[in-house]
Amino acid sequence: MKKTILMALALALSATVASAQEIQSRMIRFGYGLSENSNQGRAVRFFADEVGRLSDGKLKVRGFGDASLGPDVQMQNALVGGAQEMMVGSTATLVGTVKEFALWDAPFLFASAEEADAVLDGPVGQKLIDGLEAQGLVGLVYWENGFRNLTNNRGPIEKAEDLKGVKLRVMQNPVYLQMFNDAGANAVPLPFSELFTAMETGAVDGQENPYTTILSSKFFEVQKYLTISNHVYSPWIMLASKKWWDGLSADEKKILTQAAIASRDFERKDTREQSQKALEELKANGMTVSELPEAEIAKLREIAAPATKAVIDSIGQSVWDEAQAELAKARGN
Ligand code: TK8
Repeated sequence: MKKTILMALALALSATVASAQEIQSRMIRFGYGLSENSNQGRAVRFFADEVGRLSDGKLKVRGFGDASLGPDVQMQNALVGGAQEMMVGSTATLVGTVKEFALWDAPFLFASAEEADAVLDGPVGQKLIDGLEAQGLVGLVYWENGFRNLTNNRGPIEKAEDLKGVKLRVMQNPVYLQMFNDAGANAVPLPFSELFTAMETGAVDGQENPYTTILSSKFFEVQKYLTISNHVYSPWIMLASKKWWDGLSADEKKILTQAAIASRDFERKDTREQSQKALEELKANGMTVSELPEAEIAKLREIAAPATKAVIDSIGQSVWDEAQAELAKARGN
């Protein structure tokens, strides 16, 4: 009898120890490109708090903003090598790793954030994420960067033609190079972390990003004109190092996945709430805002057709068709 109780005790004890061991004390370095005072920074803090809460403080996410661990591409490489655990950055800069990621930056692909959510969180979005594993990365969730708009210093861009001769910084992704060069601009690929200085020194005339980023990165200090073009909806993606991830317990993975999903919902809501306010603040900070009229958007779409064709060639017709079918479903067609 006594022996049985002891055995039961021992069993209970080992069960407690085992479950305690499912979550180890870990420091997770989480890098991102924007400032702490941005939608990215707020959502990284939300994720860190959520992970802390779900793990009783054992998993500690430490955010590193302002590209202090390096720009997007450099962080991706650090994740692959296992030198950094996590990051969030643009899907655009993943095209060198998994070419299908070119899908998201196809010009004028989405007409609304809701359409983007449906396709990103649907089977096509998941398929692209699945493709990352073979390259040493684990994709968790998509966040909203947002619809991209043009800023520059040369003069107001009020029609597609006004892009001619503008030295425009673009992300390191061929679709932007082709689209803006076809519009007559001089597109210069640069990491985001070098952009402010490039505009300040006049190395480039302008750039394109969502209102929230233009505000949080203080681009209004070095840019005069803003043009509402909404030419691309660009997502961010939360990534983990596969080398590191594979060493986590099932419980740890579950906590990180759950917190990632919660952070996605928080981030999208926050970004959408802040977007129009950011535009107003940019005006209040002296930016001259013009909106490309429908007819000029139509011209830009036409100019972007070969760039879109190049995206389809690179990702393959079947992925493109799948995305279009998902889109049609989201549009209720
Ligand atoms: C931040 C970038 C940024 C992107 C860009 O690291 O590079 O213009 O829009 O959000 O990923």
